[in-house]
Amino acid sequence: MEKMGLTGRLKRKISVAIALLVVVACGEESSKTKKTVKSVEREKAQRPTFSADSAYTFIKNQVDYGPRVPNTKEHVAAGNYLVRELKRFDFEVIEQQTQVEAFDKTRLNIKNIIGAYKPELNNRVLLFAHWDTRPNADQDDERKDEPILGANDGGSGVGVLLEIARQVQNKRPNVGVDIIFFDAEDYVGENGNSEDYCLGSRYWANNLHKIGYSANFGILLDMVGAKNAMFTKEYHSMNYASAYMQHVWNIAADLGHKNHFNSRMTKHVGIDDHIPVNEIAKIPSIDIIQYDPETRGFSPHWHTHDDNMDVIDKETLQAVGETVLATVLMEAN
Ligand code: AHN
Ligand code: ZN
Repeated sequence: MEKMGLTGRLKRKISVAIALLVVVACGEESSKTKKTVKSVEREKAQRPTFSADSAYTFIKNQVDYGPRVPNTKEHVAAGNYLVRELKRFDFEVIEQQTQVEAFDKTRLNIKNIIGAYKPELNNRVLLFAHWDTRPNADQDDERKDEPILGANDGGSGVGVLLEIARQVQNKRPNVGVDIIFFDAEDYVGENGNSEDYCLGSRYWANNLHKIGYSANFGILLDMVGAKNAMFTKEYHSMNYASAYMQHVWNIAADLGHKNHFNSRMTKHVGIDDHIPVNEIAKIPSIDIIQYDPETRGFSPHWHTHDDNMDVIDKETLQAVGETVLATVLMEAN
């Protein structure tokens, strides 16, 4: 079910616009009033401070642990690193640990990492990304059964969100922010089914870390670090949360990032962590995910051994980081 309602300041701005439209409809001087309507419809986003250098380092630090595949020591070590970083930025951290059954019946020891800024506020935004990496390179021609480093697929979303956490700590906006790093998104075999994906987010949506937890809306970052990455309007996001998607794309345009945030709608995501968040947790959520409508693929390095630090581009990190952080700051009272 799609929730169309927008929250906080955006909702108020729209009410003002509607009120003025009523004035236009009833009044005489429509042309003059119409001009006013346009100028109050939405506030232009301010460019926030966001360091792509810092986001890049957060990605490299993860990749330096090696592939982050559940049931490996590298996965445990990288998970502990992410917890330490969120705590360093004064986020209250809950480590949601459990076991889930994978496609091949393996019991996976997984950990969703949940960081909360101003947990006492009801006015909240949820940001999320998966932190595990794929156990195979099924799209590669070589070493298909070896795990990938996942600099972009896994590392990039987390890196951008850690930098957002650091900036939130600096700015101390009056809005609640939850950052969740979901586990076991990508623990899937070759040609896996959609049910095999997103085990961590599905577990969280069925076992919320706090009774009655909710947020105004959610934003998933998946594969947001590659050079010239294009983010199209992903079909499921449009289905569940089109108003929020438009809102975020407008903010990206305000900040000059239309080259990355493309207005085409594409149906290219089988499943991703925003699906359980929308369907089970009922929080309207969008997925910012790379897709190339020309090649009809996520990216050439997707699920290959080329998904390493060489594909990470700071200009893309800057565009995504500024856009998502500006969206968060606009929710502050
Ligand atoms: C598919 O829809 C096949 N993949 C999107 C989910 C994903 C995998 N994101 C990263 N890896
Ligand atoms: Zn993947």
